[in-house]
Amino acid sequence: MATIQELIKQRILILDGAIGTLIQTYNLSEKEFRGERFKDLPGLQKGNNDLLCLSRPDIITEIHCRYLSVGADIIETNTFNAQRISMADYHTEHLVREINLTAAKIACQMADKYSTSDKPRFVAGSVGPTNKACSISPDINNPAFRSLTFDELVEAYREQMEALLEGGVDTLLIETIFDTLNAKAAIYAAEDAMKSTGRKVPLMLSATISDIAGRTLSGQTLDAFLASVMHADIFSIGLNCSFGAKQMFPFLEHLAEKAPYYISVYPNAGLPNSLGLYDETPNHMASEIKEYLDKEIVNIIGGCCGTTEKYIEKYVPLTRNVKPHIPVKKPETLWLSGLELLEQNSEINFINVGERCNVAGSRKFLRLINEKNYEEALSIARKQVEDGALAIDINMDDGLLDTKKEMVNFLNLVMSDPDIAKVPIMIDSSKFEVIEAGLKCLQGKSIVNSISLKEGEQKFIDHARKIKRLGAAVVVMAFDEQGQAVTYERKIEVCARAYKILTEIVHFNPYDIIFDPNVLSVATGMEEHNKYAVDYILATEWIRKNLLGTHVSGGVSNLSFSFRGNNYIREAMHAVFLYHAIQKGMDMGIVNPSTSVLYSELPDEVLKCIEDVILNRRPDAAERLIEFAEKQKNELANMQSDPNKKDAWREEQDVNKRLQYALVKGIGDYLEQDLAEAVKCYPKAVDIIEGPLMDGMNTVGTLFGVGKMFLPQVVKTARTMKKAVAILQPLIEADKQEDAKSNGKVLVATVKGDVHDIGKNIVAVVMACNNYEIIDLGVMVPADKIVEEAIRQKVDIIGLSGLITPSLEEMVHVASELRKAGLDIPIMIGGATTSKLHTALKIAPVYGGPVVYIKDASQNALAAQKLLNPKQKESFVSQLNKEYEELREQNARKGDKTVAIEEARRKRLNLFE
Ligand code: THG
Repeated sequence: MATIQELIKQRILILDGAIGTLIQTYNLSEKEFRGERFKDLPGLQKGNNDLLCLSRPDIITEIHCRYLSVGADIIETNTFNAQRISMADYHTEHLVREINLTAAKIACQMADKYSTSDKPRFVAGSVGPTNKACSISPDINNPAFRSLTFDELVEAYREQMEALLEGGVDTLLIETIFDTLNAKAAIYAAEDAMKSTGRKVPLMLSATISDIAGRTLSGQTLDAFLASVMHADIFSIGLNCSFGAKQMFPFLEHLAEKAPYYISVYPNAGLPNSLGLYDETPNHMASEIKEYLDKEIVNIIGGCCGTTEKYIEKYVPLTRNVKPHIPVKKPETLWLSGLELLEQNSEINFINVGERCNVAGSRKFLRLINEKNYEEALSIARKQVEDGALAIDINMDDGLLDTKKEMVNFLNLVMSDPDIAKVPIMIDSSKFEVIEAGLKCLQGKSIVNSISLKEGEQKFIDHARKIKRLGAAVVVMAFDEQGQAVTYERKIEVCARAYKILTEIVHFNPYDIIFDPNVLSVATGMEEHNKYAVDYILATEWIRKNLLGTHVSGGVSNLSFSFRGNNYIREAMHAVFLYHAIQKGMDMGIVNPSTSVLYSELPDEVLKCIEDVILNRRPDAAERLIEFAEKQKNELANMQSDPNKKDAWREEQDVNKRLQYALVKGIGDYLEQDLAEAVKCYPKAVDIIEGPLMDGMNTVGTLFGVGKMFLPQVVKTARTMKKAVAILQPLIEADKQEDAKSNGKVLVATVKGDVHDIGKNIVAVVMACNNYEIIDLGVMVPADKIVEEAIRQKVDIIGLSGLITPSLEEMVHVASELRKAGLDIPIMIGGATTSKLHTALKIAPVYGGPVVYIKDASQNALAAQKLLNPKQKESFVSQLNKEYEELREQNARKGDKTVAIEEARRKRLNLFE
């Protein structure tokens, strides 16, 4: 029978639809989810779909058959959440192995049953993203915090994948990728699992994009994502979930143009509407999928949230007489990424890597790290990117620092600052364990700086293999067992040997190899140093001609150490050196990106003096340059750019505008001084929050809405807001004491099933600033807890927050539980998927008290004030009810949607299903 690798060249393969959507149609109760065997498991099991592999294998079998019988070529195992990170929510970690093994066996049995020689069927082991992100902090106050490490995740995935492979799956499908670091861990685990089980199967990847600009939840563009995973042996790549087929089209088209793999797509049944339902019909979805086929950009098609066998059935006739997509060639360039792609090609022929975040290369950076002033240390990184650095080098090698800890901490901080994180990172350390720990923090395609043959071939090979598996490019220093290569002959000898080992033994991608033939100091007074620059440049030329695919880099500032104290001469030397080295093929360099000295603008005399040194044109060149530098010192110092020059935005006169800028950009550095100034312009400190700061937040909301900002940037602005509020807090407290006491008690909570709390936290801050006492119950809060606390603490208002679709139904549940407890405390509803329509249709009707839909955090205080003021409350609430009534009527007129709503409620669609 044909293998999947053979078939995919011949025709379009059909993947099944959502398993979860079909599970909903069985309307299983808590008891049915458990069955006899699991009747005593703690917590709730309803919703633990993967457990059904054990408690209701009959249903899972039937679902597979429903998809196979309409023509699916590939079915997925019912194991999307079956690893111990997600299973912990249900107290079912101990069942992970058994669930995966059983799931694989059930699916394989059914696939075998339906297989014929004309139409063999395959099983893809479904591996979801887990419920935690490796590169996003869940704690707004601590951006360096991570709730999950790379190693923990690898361990969890390995357990799952080994069982899937042992159970017989034909491929592994890592799907709904929302954080590339999670995906990299999954790829790493897949390689391990294939090795330990002795079953090498094709690896399929499918990402999900979460905003209209086409970025992943962790902020990467698709190109950047691709760069991050291209080290792996991938069979297919594609997109699933997120949007409907139509909205996904441009992103998939782009992926098909760039990714050298087979392409898959399995969208949702349209975009969720304001009620969180998917209302695209099978026919309509099929017509959209047809466009993918007509354009020949796909190989595998299927369905995600909201799709059933009725949808998949419609695909079958579409695939006849259609040409499958032919993957593009692998790129023959260096691909790096942070949140964005950096491809070295004819347009970008030189990558300047910022050198300033180096404890050995900057006294200031060392001091800041020693003082744990990470905010300012970060602003050094940010400044370099603003100054045009295309990547940044980070080095924490100092004898008195806990190098590994500092590296991990700083990289995590960098990742939470999108203005920095957009560029690739060069991890600079002489300790390999630091490099390894660093790579495990970064979702992008990074550069390791560096490895060498210093400690022999075996270590070199081991390190290179690890780097390859973690998906980074590598700087190879021209060092071997005999030491540093300083002459041209030694440089090329060492690099050639390293190249042979890397390409022939390690099979490292040559485009990912960057040689550093050692930039050493010239004009030191030692005669043998005079030809260091020339030898570097000649070696560069040789390497680029002979070691095909590779690149050449160097630490440029090393060159001019003997001119410390005379920055102009140093920068001029760098300019001249780069001018010549780049011509000979140097295509990367660690430099100070803020330099303003240009080769073309050097006065003739300076140029001649320096060129004599760099090109070693006369024996007394160094002496002459030293003499010249002495003579011109004062004069030249004036030509340097003023180091104290402020950022342009700091020159803005209006403090409100500066605050807004700082907020939108997420820059915390100047808040103290700007807020001190603003305080003088406003009667109360809280007015600053409601004025310029809230304006800034609204701008962020608008920019995010139109796709001009993406989530990590929004998180950063939220953090800045929080910092501003913290600075103002003492003043607000003082105002409050004058103002008399609290305006009321507000309970806030992100509802059960949802972990998103940025919105809720902002609401808490704004409300606190308006003199409300906040009781924050955190995230994933069950209804009974909300009821209990509301009663115990005698709160005046309850704020419910949620970002994902299932939270809508949970809010309805919370409201009805509150009612059951006899409460009519006003409820405020907020969060990304919530809407006025849903509030009017579904939440308000199940509650006795007012339920107010709040569009954004700037509205809460106003609504609260009206709700708690006896004079205003009545008219506010009756106006609200009138609006809701109108919405309900309008909606009823549109047709009998209630049936559809009930239907979908049963489906209980999940964003990450
Ligand atoms: N190759 C590779 N990596 C490297 C180097 C290299 N990493 C480190 C270094 N060399 C490149 N980075 C720097 C950073 C700063 C300086 C030089 C090289 C520098 N600093 C000022 C000085 O020492 O005078 C410090 C001034 C200050 O304290 O602000 O010149 O070659 N692969």
